[in-house]
Amino acid sequence: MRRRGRAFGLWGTFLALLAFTAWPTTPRAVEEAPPVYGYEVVRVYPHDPEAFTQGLVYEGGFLYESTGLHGRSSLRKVELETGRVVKIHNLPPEFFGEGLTIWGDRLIQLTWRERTGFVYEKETFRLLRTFTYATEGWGLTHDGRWLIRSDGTATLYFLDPEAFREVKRLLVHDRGRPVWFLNELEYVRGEIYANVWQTECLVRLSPQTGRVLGWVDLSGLLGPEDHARPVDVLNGIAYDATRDRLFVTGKLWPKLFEIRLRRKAGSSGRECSLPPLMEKEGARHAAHRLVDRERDGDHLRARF
Ligand SMILES: [Ca+2]
Repeated sequence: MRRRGRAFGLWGTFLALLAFTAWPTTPRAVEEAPPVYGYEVVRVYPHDPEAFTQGLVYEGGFLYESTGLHGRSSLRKVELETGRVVKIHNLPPEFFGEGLTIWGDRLIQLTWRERTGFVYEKETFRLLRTFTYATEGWGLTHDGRWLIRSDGTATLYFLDPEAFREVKRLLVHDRGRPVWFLNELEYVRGEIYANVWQTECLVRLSPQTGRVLGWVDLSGLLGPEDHARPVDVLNGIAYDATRDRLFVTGKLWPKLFEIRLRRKAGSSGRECSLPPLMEKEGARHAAHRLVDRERDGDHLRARF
């Protein structure tokens, strides 16, 4: 009996590990392709072209924005209509600002490799406390109960908003494949919207299952006139729940767009669809190589 009990224990541990990692091992060929959405522009607002946008949220006529790059990172309160920065807090130069969310009367801001979170009083930007986390900090949002953090992989991390302890993980997947490079996040009407880094695509995903519910193709937002200065990738989603308005922008973009999503009729999703299939370790290494090359603040700072 002892032997059997031990064997069951090991098997149970194995099953628990499988459940914890929740890695889809077999592509489900029967899963239908999720719908693909395009957009229409409702309004265009000015955006600071020197803001390397890494976190974006909306409340009461203002955007709250976290910007990145070492030596240029900040927390901002920005008037939507004018793009005017009405309050700013510059981070110490060793911190690279990342995801941002509003939790009650607080603002919570992540940093990239420093793995340090800052909690501020929303009204004054007074720093209340810091916390740490185990992987890189990319995007941040919340579902009303948990904070939800991305780290550039296909995994989202749910955190207790008071103690900042991890409570669960969610693997984001589409037809059996993990969706890598999840970046800025926004919780919108029961779904999570995520920028897919280095693309002009968002995914809409289920916070319960991690399954992709739709792809959003945002190509063509910027026109040729917007490339007079260097612009970086699409990043930054904010939602006005009161008036059901969706805002998007990008790193160093001169404009912020209010958009309305439109389902593409008969689209095969060529522009925004499945990412290439990557083995888990290969993807991890690929991610870090890309991060090293593209997100290093030094070469970007040289532009200014
Ligand atoms: Ca956001």
